[in-house]
Amino acid sequence: MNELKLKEYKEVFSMFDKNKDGVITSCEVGEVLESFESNKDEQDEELQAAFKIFDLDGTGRISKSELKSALVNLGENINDKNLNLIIETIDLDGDGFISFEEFKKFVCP
Ligand SMILES: [Ca+2]
Ligand SMILES: [Ca+2]
Repeated sequence: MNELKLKEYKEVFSMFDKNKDGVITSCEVGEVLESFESNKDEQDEELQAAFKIFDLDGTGRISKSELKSALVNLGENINDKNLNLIIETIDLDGDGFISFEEFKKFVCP
C-alpha cells in the first residue's frame, strides 16, 4: 500500500462520510451523488469508482479479505465478527462476495 493509494482511500471515504462519524450511510452517498448533479450514468460511474477501491484485485466482486483490507486502510479497526455482519448485510445472494449490483443496492436502495 503506497501513500498515494492510501490518500485516495481516505479522500473517497471522507467524501462519502458527510457528518464525519466514520460511517458511510446510504443517504450520505445519495447526497454526494446529488451534489454532483449527475445523471444516472454518472452516478453509476461514481459507484464504480467507489467499488474499485474495495475490489483490490479487480475481479468485479469484493471478497471478505478485500473488504477487510480496505477498511483497515481507511483506519477502521474491524474484527471478524463485524466484518461478517457487514458481508451478510450486503451480500444478498449469499455467495460470500459483494458484487457491484449488491454494492449498488447497498448504497442506494
Ligand atoms: Ca475482488
Ligand atoms: Ca453476493
